[in-house]
Amino acid sequence: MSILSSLSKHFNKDDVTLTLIGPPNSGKTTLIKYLSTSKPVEEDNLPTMGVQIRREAMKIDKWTISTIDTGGQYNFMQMFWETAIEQATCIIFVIDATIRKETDEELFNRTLEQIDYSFNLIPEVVPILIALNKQDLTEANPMTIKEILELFPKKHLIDRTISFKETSAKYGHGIKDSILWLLESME
Ligand SMILES: Nc1nc2c(ncn2[C@@H]2O[C@H](COP(=O)(O)OP(=O)(O)O)[C@@H](O)[C@H]2O)c(=O)[nH]1
Ligand SMILES: [Mg+2]
Repeated sequence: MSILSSLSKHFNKDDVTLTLIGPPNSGKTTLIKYLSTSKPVEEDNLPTMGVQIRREAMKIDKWTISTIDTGGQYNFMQMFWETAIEQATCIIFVIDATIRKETDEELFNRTLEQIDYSFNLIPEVVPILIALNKQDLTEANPMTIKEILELFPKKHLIDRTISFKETSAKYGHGIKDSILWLLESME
């Protein structure tokens, strides 16, 4: 039984559309794979190349899970998020927590830009979970919730249902809790 069906049966939710957004390489596809198998995702996915768009919408139990992957150009990618966000009943924004402001300032700032861009599109009633992913890469010193809260734009925390979780999409750490929080928030 998948995590989604084991948790969903305690809730009256038939029509959940979870949209996964976040920078390329943050772990969105890996998270979908973990949700469908509940097993560690060992194999590496094929990276999305160029400006190719790969729209993935899949059904897992009663859930529709969608994410739009685009390689390369950030602005181009953002255009396609709008549709995915419109359809969402809940959202996970996946961040690669090993990308730190001190060491990867440019990439870190791009993540913040994408948070800005997408939060302006997400209705206040839609719960958002920020997954601080890749926590298993301890040697890369992934950001903690406390650290991201210091850098996260305060304006996006007001009037929203939002939560931060430390996750590993690859091994499943924090994933069940994340789904549970989303289900409780949609009730
Ligand atoms: N160690 C580790 N690697 C991860 C994790 N999540 C994703 N990855 C790896 O990061 C790379 C990009 O992941 P992917 O899911 O394709 O990212 P996407 O572009 O957001 O869909 C792949 O090599 C994954 O195996 C994680 O939680 N831990
Ligand atoms: Mg992907």
